[in-house]
Amino acid sequence: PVPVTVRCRWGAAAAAHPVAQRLLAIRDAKRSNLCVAADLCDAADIMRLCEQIGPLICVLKVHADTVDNWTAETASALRAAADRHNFLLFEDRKFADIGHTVVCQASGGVHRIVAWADLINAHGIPGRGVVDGLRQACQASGRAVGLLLVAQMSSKGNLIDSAYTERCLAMAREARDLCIGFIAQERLDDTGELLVMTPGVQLAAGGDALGQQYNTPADVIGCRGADFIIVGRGIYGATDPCQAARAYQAAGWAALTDASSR
Ligand code: 6AU
Repeated sequence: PVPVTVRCRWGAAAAAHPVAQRLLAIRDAKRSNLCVAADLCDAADIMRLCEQIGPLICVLKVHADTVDNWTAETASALRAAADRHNFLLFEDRKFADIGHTVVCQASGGVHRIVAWADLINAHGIPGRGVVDGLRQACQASGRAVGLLLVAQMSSKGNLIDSAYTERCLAMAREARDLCIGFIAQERLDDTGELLVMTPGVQLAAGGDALGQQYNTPADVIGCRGADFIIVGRGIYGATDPCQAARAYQAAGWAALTDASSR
């Protein structure tokens, strides 16, 4: 069969950044556009989840600052699991400060994010300084790291409007050496070169008690043009996370191949 990357504008092969290329290669090799949000508080629980679902995912997303017992060993163990199971590591720190501060947040502190993460994200609100600071931190790390700008959010009543999203798109286009796409609820760039990862996904639409809003994989990929789905509680909160991950992988992949053959 013709690889999805060749046939479709969803995540076009033109994506030039090495991390985008790796991400698309993993997606096609594993037939998975599933990113799992491993929002668990205990490092051992995250590692257990990794081993269960590693073969089914293309990205594992963590919030290192919510892990009670995070140490440098947690980062090494995650890195080893990512390399063994062939998935990328995404630290969802949502940087949102002046350039000088984000350099320290990305490279220092307890978490030393750019020493192990393949993907990071940031809000565009501070202006281009946030991107310049993250570029400096990534360059100093000597590792290839891809940035996703949070151009839209899934939460009810969030303050992002279409003008802000447009400006995030412009920021990303000016920073193609670092920025590989967006956290967003729909495709923003129709060249397909800037990828879209969409959170707020479950197999049934709905929400939680604190404003999270869920759409289905078919909706976010098939109707809105996302490339990747980000699923947290739908998987780690399931009785059988492995079976749930299989269901999301199948639904995400079916939606992508369906959309790209249209
Ligand atoms: O599936 P859930 O609701 O359990 O988890 C969704 C995950 C969480 C959020 O911190 C994150 O996705 N997220 C983000 C990201 C990835 O940046 C943005 C957003 O708008 N909504 C959202 O839920 O780890």
